[in-house]
Amino acid sequence: MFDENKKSPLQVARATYQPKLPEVLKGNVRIKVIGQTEAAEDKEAIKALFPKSYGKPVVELEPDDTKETIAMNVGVILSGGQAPGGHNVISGLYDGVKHNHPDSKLYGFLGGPSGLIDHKYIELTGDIIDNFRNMGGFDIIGSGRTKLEEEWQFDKGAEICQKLGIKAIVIIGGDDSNTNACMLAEYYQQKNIDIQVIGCPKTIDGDLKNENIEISFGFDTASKVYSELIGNIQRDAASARKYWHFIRLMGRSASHITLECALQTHPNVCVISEEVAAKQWHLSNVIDLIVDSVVRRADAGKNFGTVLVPEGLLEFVPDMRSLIAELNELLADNKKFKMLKADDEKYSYVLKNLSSKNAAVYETLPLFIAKQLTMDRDDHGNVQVSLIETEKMLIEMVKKRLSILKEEGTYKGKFKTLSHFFGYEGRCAFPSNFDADYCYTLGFNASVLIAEGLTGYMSIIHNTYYSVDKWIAGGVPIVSMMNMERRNGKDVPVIKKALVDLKGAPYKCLEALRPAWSSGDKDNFAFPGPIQFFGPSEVCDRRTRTLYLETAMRDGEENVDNAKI
Ligand code: FBP
Repeated sequence: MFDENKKSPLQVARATYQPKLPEVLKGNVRIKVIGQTEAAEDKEAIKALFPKSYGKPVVELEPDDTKETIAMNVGVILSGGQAPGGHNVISGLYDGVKHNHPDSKLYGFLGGPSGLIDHKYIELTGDIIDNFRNMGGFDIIGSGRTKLEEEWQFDKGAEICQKLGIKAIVIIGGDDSNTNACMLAEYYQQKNIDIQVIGCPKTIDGDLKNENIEISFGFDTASKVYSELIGNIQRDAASARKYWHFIRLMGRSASHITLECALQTHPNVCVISEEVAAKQWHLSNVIDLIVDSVVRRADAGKNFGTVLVPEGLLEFVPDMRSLIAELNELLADNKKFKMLKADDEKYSYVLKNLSSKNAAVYETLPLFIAKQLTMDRDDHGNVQVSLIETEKMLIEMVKKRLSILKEEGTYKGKFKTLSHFFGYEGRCAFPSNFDADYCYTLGFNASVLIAEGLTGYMSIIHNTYYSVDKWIAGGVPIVSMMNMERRNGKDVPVIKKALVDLKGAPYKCLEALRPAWSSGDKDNFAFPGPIQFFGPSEVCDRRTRTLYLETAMRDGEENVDNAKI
């Protein structure tokens, strides 16, 4: 009989994987101060907003076997989009608090930050945790995007923590969620409320990184899942020889995923939003880039190929950026717009209320894109770029350009297209060995930072490119990552996003390699295949190309070896 609760053989086998932990976390520890910090930018404004948190030091852990430990209750929240490894952060945290003292308890707030405000929680016991070790997803307690930024919310949080005897809250989230974690920590310090707050760097987008955070968790697994799919599509394209595949990849703002996937798969065209912004390209320049490859490959008899596009592209095209910024301000809390039902009414309202420069750009967009740009913002005031079909818009624009070239007689090929969006497919995959180990360590480390009495800190691990025995665990004040940005029509403190660095080794590597990929002479497609959990370490524990290149550059490797890409 069919048993709906039966686990797949991989689930069963994967559950037995014991994530690796750096040596220092296996015993008792103390903290060592490494260096003082300031804010990333807008130092005076940030200092004024976070007087209690500002200027604390970066810390590292070192062994201390004389340490006595006491029981502590901890609460945990999963916040924002899913990322592979979230369950391992929680299992590492659970094992960490129990290692600290067996009477410690871990509470999970349900459905994201709203669970803290609405007092919805469960106690996470060993049986519950064991069901989720090394599994993808955030379903152990669920996630959400509720903003945690108002005093009444902080007070509601304090109420439930005091009732449950919770010493600290761990917020597992991206830049916006950790910004909120920092605000919560500051508020509790200002009010002398004895509740600590610790963050863990999550996001498949890979844009929560800086000199102290080498990689956000989930990026490794998600980019490998997408790369497997892109590789499969490239094999199909090279076999059938009749389609150009336009593939949009997740990454709400930064293009790290697209860049990483390109380095893993070698597509014919790869658009990087940050490059588009730096070169002040219009959409027509992006079309030039694609058309150039389509024409050259058609000349070589190859009417097929792949184009990778980051989902955040439109926000980086200067005239689109200005349009989106004005739309954000216009639509923030705009009751009149929300009351309008018909698409044409909404379209005319927007056109009438935009500045003439932005209205002119808005009018040039295909209607489906114009509509998608006015859809509801997320709770942080961002356009929901995962819902904007940029790849379809590019296909339309490339088709138009090719038909002109055909009339002129400079293009004789066929252009049949398929569009894809890879995003949600990667967010809940079984975590790779790297993410399983990294997340478990981040969670375990968070329990140590709590025991050490820190608050407003992010759990961090250094040396992640190397094997786990070389990893260094520590913490960094979240406020040191902040700057002021305009959101929802207001200047607010937020963690500075790490965009693709055009002087960085990953982008430089792409720049060096991609001319060969776009030509028709030779197909350079690479086929990374699926993530492997069992087998040789060079296959199962391979790091992302981004981490390899950034680490090689940081550690002074003289010549980054492009052949390893
Ligand atoms: P986080 O920044 O919360 O990690 O989310 C990243 C992301 O997966 C983006 O890549 C994507 O644009 C967005 O979430 C989709 O949001 P939603 O889950 O609300 O559809």
